[in-house]
Amino acid sequence: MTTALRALLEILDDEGVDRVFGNPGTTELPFIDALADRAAPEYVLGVQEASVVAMADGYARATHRPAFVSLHVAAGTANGLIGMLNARRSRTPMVVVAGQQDQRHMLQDPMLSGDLVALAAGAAKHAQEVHRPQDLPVVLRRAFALAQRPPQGPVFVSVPMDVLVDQAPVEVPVRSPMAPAGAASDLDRAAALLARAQRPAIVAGDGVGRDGAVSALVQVAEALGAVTYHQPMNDCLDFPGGHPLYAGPLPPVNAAIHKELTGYDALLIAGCRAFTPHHYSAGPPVPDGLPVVQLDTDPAEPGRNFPVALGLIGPLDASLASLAGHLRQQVPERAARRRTEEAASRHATERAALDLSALAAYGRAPLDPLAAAHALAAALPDNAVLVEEAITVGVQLRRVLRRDMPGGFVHTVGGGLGWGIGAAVGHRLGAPDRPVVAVLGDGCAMFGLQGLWTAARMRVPVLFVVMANGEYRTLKDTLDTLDGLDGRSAALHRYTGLDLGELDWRDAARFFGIPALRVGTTDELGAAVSAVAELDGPLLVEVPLRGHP
Ligand SMILES: Cc1ncc(C[n+]2csc(CCOP(=O)(O)OP(=O)(O)O)c2C)c(N)n1
Ligand SMILES: [Mg+2]
Repeated sequence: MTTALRALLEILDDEGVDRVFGNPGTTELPFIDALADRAAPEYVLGVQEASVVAMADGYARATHRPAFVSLHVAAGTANGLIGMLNARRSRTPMVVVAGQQDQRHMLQDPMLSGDLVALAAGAAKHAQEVHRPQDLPVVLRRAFALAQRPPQGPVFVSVPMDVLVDQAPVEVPVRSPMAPAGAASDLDRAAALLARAQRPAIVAGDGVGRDGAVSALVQVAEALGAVTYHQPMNDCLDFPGGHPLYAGPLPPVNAAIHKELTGYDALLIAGCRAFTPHHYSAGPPVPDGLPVVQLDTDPAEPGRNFPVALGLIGPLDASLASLAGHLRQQVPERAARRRTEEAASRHATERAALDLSALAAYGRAPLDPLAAAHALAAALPDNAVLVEEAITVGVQLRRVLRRDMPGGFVHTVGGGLGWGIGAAVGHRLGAPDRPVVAVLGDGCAMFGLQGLWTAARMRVPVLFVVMANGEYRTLKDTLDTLDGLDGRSAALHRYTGLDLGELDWRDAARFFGIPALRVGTTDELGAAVSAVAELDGPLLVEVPLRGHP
């Protein structure tokens, strides 16, 4: 028997929580004060809750454990929502606890109180308020379990002040260990469907990278000789960028996916929300008559948006490894090798042409976006983690990156901006043996700027590269494609609300106590990136970038 507050601390220890990401108010004071007496968990302060939850997201991804977040009542929850929305889509496991006002005066509607569960429900996988101290340990245990079960995501718990400080005895249920799930069933049937194909393709989804199944998917791709794409806007490294079968990411538009997939005669989709488009286009993403085998850990996925020939439910790693074994027996090795060689030579030609055009654009600031992406990609150490929130430069980066080491690319399919700085800080805290380069659009960096405070105070060695075009370039580009919508020609668009103007990012960094430099050439950018492993604290690099024409 213990008290609610001590039960909370005991469960954090037991669930492996060694850091709490938070921003406190009165309702969290008993909790943070209790932390002060203990070696762990360490309290990591963020000065805006969007940054706090982004840090937790990066930390969970780096540690492969659920992260723990502590927010303050309605206001803190509201600021943290964007992080939860992103985490939900990226399937990042986290437990988010918010303090709630004392229930004894809730009827009076105390300041900052509110319906926290209603607020969080639209973003979290599950949201619940605890009303009795005895229920807190059970609800917390459930929250950690639920956050980790497919589909992983953020679970929200509101804890009123009177519950937290109650001295009534409570019991802490022990943790329930889970046996690992076995490989999907019917993999021989799946192999038979795929083995019949002359032109098979694969979509590598983020479940592959998240669940450590990259090498198993490589075995499948090689056994089949199948061209392999990343899912649209992939937020993990799900297939090695240097592999001869790698064909780059699918575009996030149904019509464009349809066009890309036309001509294949079997498709394996692994660990992917198929597909989450961005801009609307008419029609389905998958061509009529293309048989699809879809594997996911989440039973809701296969067949969700379009029919599949066979849906498979199971862990990615074990299922793909077993599928590769079946394929090796069913696909003639010669056929797989021939397809791999054809793809290799086609991809090598395309990559060489792309390298040439990027190199031709190398030069002085303001840098060409493709050249900047190329120079950065070429300079990244093999084991570095690239945290990408760079929008138009991100698109170029995805074309030129040749990342091979699993975990080397981190993004959020959530699309809620302001995540990158915090995610990079959290990632580095969680995996201190891998250098981290955060590539940020200047617009994105503005949304999450407060994350620099934590990087500075904790001296977290992250290289923040700000792609400074002074604008929301992607929105200007998109507006150009809307020509004719209101009878106005593209030439007459005025781009209202899409300019940031000239900003000196070195001043922004210095305000937080972070050293900064502005690069003048592609070579200087490459030099800064290649030295990332030597950092002993944060550094910000401003890259003046050519903008919208
Ligand atoms: C929180 C949030 N607000 C607004 C948007 C809409 N939005 C998408 S991209 C973008 C601009 C990004 O600008 P920047 O980071 O400078 O990248 P660039 O387009 O210049 O490459 C905006 C505002 C969003 N996705 N998330
Ligand atoms: Mg910009």
